[in-house]
Amino acid sequence: MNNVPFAIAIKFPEIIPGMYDSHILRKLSSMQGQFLDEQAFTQTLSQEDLLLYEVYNFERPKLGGELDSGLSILHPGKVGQEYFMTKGHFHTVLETAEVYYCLKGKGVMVMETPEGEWDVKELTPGVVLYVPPRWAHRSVNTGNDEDLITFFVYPAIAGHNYGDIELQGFRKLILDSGNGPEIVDNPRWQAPEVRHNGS
Ligand code: S6P
Ligand code: ZN
Repeated sequence: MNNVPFAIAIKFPEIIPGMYDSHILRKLSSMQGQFLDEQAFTQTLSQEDLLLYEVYNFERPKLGGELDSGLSILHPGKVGQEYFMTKGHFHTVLETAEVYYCLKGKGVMVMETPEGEWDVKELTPGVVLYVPPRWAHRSVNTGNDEDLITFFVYPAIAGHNYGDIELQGFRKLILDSGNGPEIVDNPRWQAPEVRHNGS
């Protein structure tokens, strides 16, 4: 990979960058066990394996000092009452942060630490969100019919740990109350001390 500056235009309304290193497509079938309403998940999936989100990555060598970046496009929709969301992850190198810049749409970032602290921050165009080291992160599209588009930057050495989130999901879920988004407890989530006691 050339160690020279590069510039990539992300222009509206096309959005899709003219150059990128990888394009990840995540469909409903890859989110087994993550949505609260399992019946709605099975029913929705039986109709169509919907495309939930796409990520265009600008990748750099996995070396200290390098930054990976990219564009996340999370489509609108719901499984039952729960909005479409990304899988969500901790960074494998836990002590690495990430910055998100919201370009379009409406949503939230759900975050939590391994110790069980949690936070939810709104994403609307122009918002810069700093995800500190140690905080797992998942974006959720709470818009009715618009993509949630964010640009992100993080250390190239960070890596993605999906497994810990897949075990029981995030502590908080974002559901449509019928009157807009609401934050609810995830019944599958157990506090670290309970989890580690093996109950
Ligand atoms: C990477 C960064 C984003 C996400 C993307 C999709 O550290 O947080 O590129 O990968 O938003 O989410 P996920 O949870 O499927 O990787
Ligand atoms: Zn990340």
